[in-house]
Amino acid sequence: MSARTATVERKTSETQITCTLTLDTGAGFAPQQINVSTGIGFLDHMLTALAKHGGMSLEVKCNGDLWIDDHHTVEDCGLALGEAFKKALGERKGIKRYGYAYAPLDETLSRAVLDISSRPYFCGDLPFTREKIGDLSTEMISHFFESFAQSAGVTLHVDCIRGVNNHHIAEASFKALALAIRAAVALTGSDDVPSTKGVLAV
Ligand SMILES: [Mn+2]
Repeated sequence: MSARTATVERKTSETQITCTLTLDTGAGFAPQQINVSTGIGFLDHMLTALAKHGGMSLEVKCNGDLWIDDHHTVEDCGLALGEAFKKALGERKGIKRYGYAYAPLDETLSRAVLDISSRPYFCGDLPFTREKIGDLSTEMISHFFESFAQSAGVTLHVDCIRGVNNHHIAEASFKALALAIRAAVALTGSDDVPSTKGVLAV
């Protein structure tokens, strides 16, 4: 089987993004490669962690209007990543579909629950106490998850159950999502679409 992969180009007057996502790496597939450059250092750190712990290869290059603020860049990177995820999954046959994971980072514990459902929805609670982490606005982190869920066509819940350090809250949440993705995209070995409707891709 060839690796599930997709490239998305997204160009607007606000951002120009190229995103290549590969769900299958290592053990029979090409080794994992991660190269993320969004212009926002902390977002690069989060997307790198997402790919790394999700067992995915990821290349993101974004030129965004950061002279305005970080909003368009973060939102559009979430949309592009979600679109690449959706495209890479194709017909959503033979996947586990559901995935959930907990990720601790010192005092912080986050949980992500994912349903590759074609029902785009995001819900979550991330108790940030700072406005920014590096150059990333903390309010944009849940907005990133929301944008990803919308364009990927997935239902996603990400909650920080306990946490004090804002860098830890963000990082544990992205790592929990990474592990949940890894579980949900795992192949069952059957050709079945895991839905009583018989169809998951819309
Ligand atoms: Mn870190």
